[in-house]
Amino acid sequence: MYRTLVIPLMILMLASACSSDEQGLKDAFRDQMLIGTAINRIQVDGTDPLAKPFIARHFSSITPENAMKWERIHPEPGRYEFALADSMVAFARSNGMAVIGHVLVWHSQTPGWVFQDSPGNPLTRDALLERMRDHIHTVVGHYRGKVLGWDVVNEAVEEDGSMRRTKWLEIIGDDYIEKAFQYAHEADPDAELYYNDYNNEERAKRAGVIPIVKNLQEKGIRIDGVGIQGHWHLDSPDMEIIDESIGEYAALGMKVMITELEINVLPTPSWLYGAEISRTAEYRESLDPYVEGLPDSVETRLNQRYAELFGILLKHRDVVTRVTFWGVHDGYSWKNNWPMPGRTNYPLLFDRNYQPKPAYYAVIREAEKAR
Ligand code: 9MR
Repeated sequence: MYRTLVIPLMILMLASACSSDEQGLKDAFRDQMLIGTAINRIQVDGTDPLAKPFIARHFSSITPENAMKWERIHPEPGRYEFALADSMVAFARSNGMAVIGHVLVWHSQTPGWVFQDSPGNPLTRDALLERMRDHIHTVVGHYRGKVLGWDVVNEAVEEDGSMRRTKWLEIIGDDYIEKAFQYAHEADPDAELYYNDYNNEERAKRAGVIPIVKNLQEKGIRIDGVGIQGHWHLDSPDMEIIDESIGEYAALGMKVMITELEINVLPTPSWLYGAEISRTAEYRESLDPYVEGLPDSVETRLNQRYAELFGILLKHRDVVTRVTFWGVHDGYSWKNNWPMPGRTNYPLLFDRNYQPKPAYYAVIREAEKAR
């Protein structure tokens, strides 16, 4: 049974997923923008043998989804763990894909010791700045010349546009963002540097991000772009606000990237929109209605939404330099487990068997129309 059915099936799947010479998603966008995906260990260590050729075929850029976060790459004082991220960078470079570094300064996934001295007292401003500098210089320095651009600071603004009360802000003060960008530039003068956030297409939050960009510019500190994460839904945000925000950031001279795109299709209370990962909800079967498959009516809405979105992104293709999907296929999306664990979501362009979904063709059609 195994030999007669499973092995030929695997060969068939490998053949259909493998040939990286075949045209893929990225080819439809060549000369227009990079098309990226987030990757994790399972896709590069051979656990999922289909992943690498598939990624190389369809994407022109990768972002390590977790491997470069502080808690992973610098888990203890003085101990850096580069092996996994190194293998991702090597994989990308051997396939001509750009690498995006994610992320240098964030309030989340940063170990508690970062903000304390060895007896456990809060660090002084100077000591924390020194620690931030050491981290940025070590990590950015390690990948110097190999990373196209870094998410230097992630999610520093609240929904109302005020600064998020993080330990970085509390201990260092407002200028922690300036310092982070300065250190990153010192460590790799050729790397692009980005500010990255979710919901920063919304007016109130955008009004908090714009002064950050202007302040860096006024002080002559390099910033190349603003990342709009794009953790979006079937019914939100309005396309007009995305359009408007790209225009607003571009008017500051920024490149704009959609850095973590997916479109959630599951019923989700709107207070759990965005990506505030400290907020979660318990599993409820009633909010997990498509375990057996996505109904055509919802699939159609997803396709339309992707088509409209890419229509806008392509309209702005002179400033939108990259769109990165937050996961290779539906099975790998974090949206299966956030804000509720264990749901079955369908937010990306490829299904759990690496087959292109109708949304894939909808996006390709938009790219072809824009040529
Ligand atoms: O998708 C990531 C998930 O696998 C991690 O468990 C989580 C915590 O590190 O981070 C997720 O990615 C986040 C990204 O790094 C920053 N923006 C919000 C993303 C979704 O939470």
